[in-house]
Amino acid sequence: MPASLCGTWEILNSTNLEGYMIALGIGSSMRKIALKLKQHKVIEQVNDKYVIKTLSTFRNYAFSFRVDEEFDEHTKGLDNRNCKSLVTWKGNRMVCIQNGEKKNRGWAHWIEDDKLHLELYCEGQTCKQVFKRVA
Ligand code: YOG
Repeated sequence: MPASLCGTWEILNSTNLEGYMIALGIGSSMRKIALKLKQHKVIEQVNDKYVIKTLSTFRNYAFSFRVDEEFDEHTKGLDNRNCKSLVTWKGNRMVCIQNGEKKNRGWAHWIEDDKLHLELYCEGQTCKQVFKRVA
């Protein structure tokens, strides 16, 4: 049973968010804004339904899903694409494949040293983020 991802998390560090955003086709002015934001993650689970919220002072992004059940994801406010997404557990990692126009796209969350880790990847670019628990 993997450690619970649930809680409220504040970003500690981020690498290659710029490369990930370029891979998503985000324009330079939006990338400048995004790089300055302090992101929070709120992860909640009710029965078999998860909600993941990415919060910032500029914009929020949230969606809900069930593990092992494909769903339609619209990345509203991010790159505004439609994906067929699927979240599964791979060992202690919650992994999501986002099938759509962008190749080799997805993310993985896991707990390591009481921190929440996130890898976001798209077309050969990987952004790595670490969050500390705040609630
Ligand atoms: O997380 O998909 O937890 O969805 C990563 C930056 C910035 C403006 C945020 C908004 C994506 C737009 C989503 C930032 C950069 C810049 C706050 C990460 C794209 C566009 C919303 C993400 C997964 C896993 C859950």
